[in-house]
Amino acid sequence: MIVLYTHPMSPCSQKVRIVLAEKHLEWEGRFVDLPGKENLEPWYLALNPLGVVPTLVEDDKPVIESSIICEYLEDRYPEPALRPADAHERARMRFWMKQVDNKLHPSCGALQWPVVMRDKLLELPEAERNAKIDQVVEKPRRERQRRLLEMGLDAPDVKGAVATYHKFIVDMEAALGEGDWVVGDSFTLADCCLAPYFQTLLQFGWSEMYEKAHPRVTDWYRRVRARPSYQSAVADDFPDHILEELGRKGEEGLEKIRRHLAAP
Ligand SMILES: N[C@@H](CCC(=O)N[C@@H](CS)C(=O)NCC(=O)O)C(=O)O
Repeated sequence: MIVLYTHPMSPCSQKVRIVLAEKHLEWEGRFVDLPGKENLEPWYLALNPLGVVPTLVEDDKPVIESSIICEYLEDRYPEPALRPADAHERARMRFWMKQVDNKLHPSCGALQWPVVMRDKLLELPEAERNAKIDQVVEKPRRERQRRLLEMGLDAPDVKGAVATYHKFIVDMEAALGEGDWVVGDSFTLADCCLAPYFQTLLQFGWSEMYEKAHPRVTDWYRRVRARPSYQSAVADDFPDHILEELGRKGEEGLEKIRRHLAAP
């Protein structure tokens, strides 16, 4: 049995869940309370020393890092294939995945964390919440969370995050001129890894970031959402009442996002 340690708002977990669904694999979910920082408890660090979700466990062995988990699933369950046969296309697919991990993911964190994670930590006494942030394993993430905790969407990270999102959207618009999916004509791991970052925009009512001027990206995301994998892996966790609540939270940030888009 495959076990996945996950959280519904985690894009990294969503990408693994899309791959699991595309491959029609059975799995059991274990919810990790990220706002409560359960991911930093010793039992979880023993599975994932970086203290982040997702972690996949199969045959009692953990596999960590979402893109590595996606490739692991592809190696272990090759059908239906989510990697192109052609070596150059595979390289392009991996370049997208690497860019997502290195750039889009931290940018999504800078936009999403202040909106959905910050409030719970702010409820704690100052010393306690600072102690929780001090435990975050990786230094760049720890320092980012400290700034976002203090300043929310006014943190300096937010401007760069909006610019990174914009650059991805522009690059995707160009790539999608060559086919229906970001790497040619077949749906690949690159699409699985990009899609969840658009859920973040959708749920906060920030879709104008791509809808206004990027028709191919808009159509691509419509095609992604029409896939049963996206429905079960992502959309089902966002029923109307949750979307309404997230939309309300996102509304407060929309003006700040617009300002950064207008003055990059
Ligand atoms: N490079 C990691 C990043 C994982 C990651 O950042 N996970 C987030 C949720 S999407 C997390 O667990 N955050 C917990 C925290 O920051 O305390 C991966 O791709 O798996």
